[in-house]
Amino acid sequence: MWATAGRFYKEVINLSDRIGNYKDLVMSAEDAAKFVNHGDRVGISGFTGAGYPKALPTAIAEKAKAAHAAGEEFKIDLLSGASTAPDCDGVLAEADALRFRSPYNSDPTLRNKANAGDILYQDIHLSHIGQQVEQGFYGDFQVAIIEVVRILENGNIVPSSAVGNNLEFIAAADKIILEVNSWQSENLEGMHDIYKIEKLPNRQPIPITEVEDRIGETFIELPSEKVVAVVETNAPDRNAPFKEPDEVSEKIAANFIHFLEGEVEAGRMSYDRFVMQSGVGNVPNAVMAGLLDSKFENIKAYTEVIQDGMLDLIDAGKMTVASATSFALSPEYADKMNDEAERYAKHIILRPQQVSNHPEVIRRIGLVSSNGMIEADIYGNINSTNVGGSRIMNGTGGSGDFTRNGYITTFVSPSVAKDGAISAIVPFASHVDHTEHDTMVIITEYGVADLRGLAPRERVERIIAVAHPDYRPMLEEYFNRAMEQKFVHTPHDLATAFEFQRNFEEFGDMRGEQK
Ligand code: 0RQ
Repeated sequence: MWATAGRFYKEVINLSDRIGNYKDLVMSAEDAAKFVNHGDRVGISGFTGAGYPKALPTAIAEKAKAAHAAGEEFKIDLLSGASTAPDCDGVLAEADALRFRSPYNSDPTLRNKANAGDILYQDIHLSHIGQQVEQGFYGDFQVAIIEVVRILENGNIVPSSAVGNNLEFIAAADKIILEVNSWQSENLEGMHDIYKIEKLPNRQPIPITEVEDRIGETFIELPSEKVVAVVETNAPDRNAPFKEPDEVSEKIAANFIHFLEGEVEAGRMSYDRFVMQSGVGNVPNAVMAGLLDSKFENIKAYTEVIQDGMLDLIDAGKMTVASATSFALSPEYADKMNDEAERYAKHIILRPQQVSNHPEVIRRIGLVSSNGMIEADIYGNINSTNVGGSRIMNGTGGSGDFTRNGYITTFVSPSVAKDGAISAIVPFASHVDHTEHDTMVIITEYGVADLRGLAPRERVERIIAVAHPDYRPMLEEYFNRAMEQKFVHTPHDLATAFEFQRNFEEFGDMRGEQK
C-alpha cells in the first residue's frame, strides 16, 4: 500500500467495500504510473488542495526522475480543476515532469519554475476550461486520474472532496486511473450534484434558480472500458491552516459588512437570504467571521470553495446552504467535515466547476462577490495575478467568473503588501485580469471605494481615499500630471504610468529612494 507522509486518521482499512467491481485492477501507484508516458496530456481531479490524486503524482515524478537520470525525456501536460498541493503539483514540478500546466496553481515550486520559464502555465477562467477540454481546444487526453470516495457496484464513482473538471477529463481521456482514498469520509456520498452541461449546439438552460437546487446525480457515470488501474490511498487533502484574522483583515471585514448594511438601507439587498461568493484567503475568512455577528440571516453561498468560515456560519444557523465545487478547509475543519459529513450534507452541494462557476447561473442568482487582488489602478482595473506585470502569483481562478457576472462585485485587499513597500493602489495596473468595466467596489482597511455609476475620472478620488496614506500624495500627483495630457477621458501620463512598479524593481519600494 502506498502511503504519504501526511496525517492518518484511520488505520489503512480493507478497501474492498469501496472499490466495487474493479478489484482485478487494483495495483500499486508505481504500476499504475506505467500507463502515463512522456508527452501525455493528463487531466486530474482536484481543486484548491482538495480531491486531488495523492499517489500517482509521486509515482509519475519518480518515473520522470528515472527517465531523466537515463538521459531520456519525460514531461507531461497537466490539467486539473484548480490548485492541488505539494504532494501533487509540488513533486511533479520538482522532478521537472511538467511541460504545461493549467488552469490554476498556488504551489510555490511550480510557481517559481513557471516564472523562471521552465514550465508553461496557462491561467484561465475556471468556468471555461471544462468546455474547452470537451470541445478539443487542448487536443487529445491520454489519461485521467480521478480521486474517489468509492466505486459503486455498478461501476459508477462517487467523487471525493472536489468535483472540478472530472466529467470532462473522464470523457476526454483514453485511459482512466482511479485513486480510492479511504481518508475521505464515505458520508460525502450524497453531497455531490453531478449535472452534465450538454455539448454545443444542444445546450439548454441550466435549471438552477435557487442556490439549494439539486439538478443532477450523486455519482459520475464511468465508461468502464477505459479504466486501467485502481490505486488505494489513505492520505489527507492539503488543508493549509488559516491565520487568525489580524487587525487589518478585521478592519477590511468590518468595512465590507458596513457596506452590505448600507446596501440593505438603500433597499438594494435584504438581511434575509443574501447570497455570497468568496475567494480564498485570510481576508475572506475574516469577512465570514464578521458575518457571524452581523444582522444577516439565512445566508447562502454560491461560490467555488467551501471554507472554514462557512462551516461556522452553518453551525451557527446563519447559513442555510453553500454550493461550490470543492472544499478548502483547514486541518481542524477537514476533520470536522470527515466526522460530520452526514450532517453537513444537508447544507452543502458540490457541483462540477462548469456549474459552480457558470456565468448564466451566477447572473441569475444575483450574488455579492468578494475576491482578493494584487493591485488596483486609480480607474478600477484589477491585477489579481502578475506581480510587476510578469511574475505569476497564483492565477485568476474563479474571480473573473464571479466578478463579470455578480450582482455586486467587490475586491478586498490590504492597502499595502511587504511591510508597506508595495501599494495595492497604483496609477496603472501592470497586468489586468478584471477591467474597469467590471469592477464595482474596492475595499481596504481604509474604507470602501464604491465605483458604481461613475465615469473613470470620478472614480479616482474614491480609490485614492482607500490607498495607504503614504501613497496618497504620489497617486494625486500622478493624476494631476495625467490631467495635463491632451486627452483626459481616462487620463494617463504614459511616461510615468508604471513609476510605482519601476520604483519597486529599482529600490525595492514603490515609494522610491526617498522613502
Ligand atoms: O505574500 O505570503 O510572501 O507575504 O501575496 O497576500 O495579503 O496574504 O492575501 O492570501 O488573499 O492573496 C491576490 C494573491 C492575495 C490572492 C492574492 C503578496 C503578499 C503575500 C498573499 P507573502 P495576502 P491573499 C479564489 C478566486 C487570485 C484570484 C482569486 C489570489 C501574498 O487573493 O491569488 O481571487 N487571488 N481567485 O505579500 C506583490 C502585490 C501583492 C503581493 C499581495 N501587489 N505585489 N506581492 N502580495 N499583493 C481562488 C480560486 O479561484 C481557486
